[in-house]
Amino acid sequence: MTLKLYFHPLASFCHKVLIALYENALPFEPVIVDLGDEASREAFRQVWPPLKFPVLVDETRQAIVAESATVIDYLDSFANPAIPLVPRDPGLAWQARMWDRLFDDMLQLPMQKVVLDALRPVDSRDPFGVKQAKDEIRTAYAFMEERWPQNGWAVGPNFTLADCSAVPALFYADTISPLGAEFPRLKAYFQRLKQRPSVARVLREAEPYFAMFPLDPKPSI
Ligand SMILES: N[C@@H](CCC(=O)N[C@@H](CS)C(=O)NCC(=O)O)C(=O)O
Repeated sequence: MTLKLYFHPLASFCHKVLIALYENALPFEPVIVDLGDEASREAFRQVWPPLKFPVLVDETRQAIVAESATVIDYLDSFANPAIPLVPRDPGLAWQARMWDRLFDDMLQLPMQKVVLDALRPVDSRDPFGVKQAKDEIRTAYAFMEERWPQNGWAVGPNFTLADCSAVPALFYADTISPLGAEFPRLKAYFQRLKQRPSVARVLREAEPYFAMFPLDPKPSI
C-alpha cells in the first residue's frame, strides 16, 4: 500500500487524519498543499478539483479518498491498523461516528465561520454571523460537558475516530472561545488529548504555522 496525503499542517480537518496515521504508525508520503501558491494549488487541483483537504491517494488501489472521516474509515479497512479507529463493536462504532459528526458540526463549522470571516475584506464581514457562531460554540461546550466522561476517551476503552475529531475541534474552538472553569470535564479531556503522543506530534508540526492564523490570540499548545 503506497499512501500519499495532501494536507496542510495548520488545517483542522487534516489534523484528524494525521492523528489517525500517527496512532497506528502508518507510513505515508506527506504532500503539503499551499493554496496561496499557484503551482501548488494547480498540482492539487489535478488530484482533487474541489480543492478541499485532507485527501488521501492510495496508489496501490488507485483510490482518491476525500473527507476526513472517510479517510479514517478507509485506513481502518485497508491499511491494517493494529487498533481500528472505528471500533469493530457495532455498539461503540455508532457512538464514535456520531461524536465525529458532532465535533465537526457543533464546533468545527462555527469555528471555521469565525476564522474565515477574519479573512474577508473588512466591508464584507458578517459580525452577526460571527456572534451566532461564537454562541454556537458555547452551546456545544455546555452540551458536551454534560455528557462527557470523567476519565478516558470519548467512546469505550480505546482512542477512536471521535477523539481524532475532538482534537482540532477543541483546539481551535478553545483559541477563539476559551474553555473556562465551567467546563471541567471537557477541559480535562482536552488536556488528556494533548498529552497523547499522536496528538502532541500533530500540534507540534502545526506550531510553525500558527502565525498564519488570522485572529488574535494565535493558537498555542
Ligand atoms: N468535510 C471535510 C472538510 C474539509 C475542509 O473544509 N478542509 C479545509 C481545511 S481544514 C479546506 O480544504 N479549506 C480550503 C478551502 O476551503 O479553500 C472533511 O471532513 O475533510
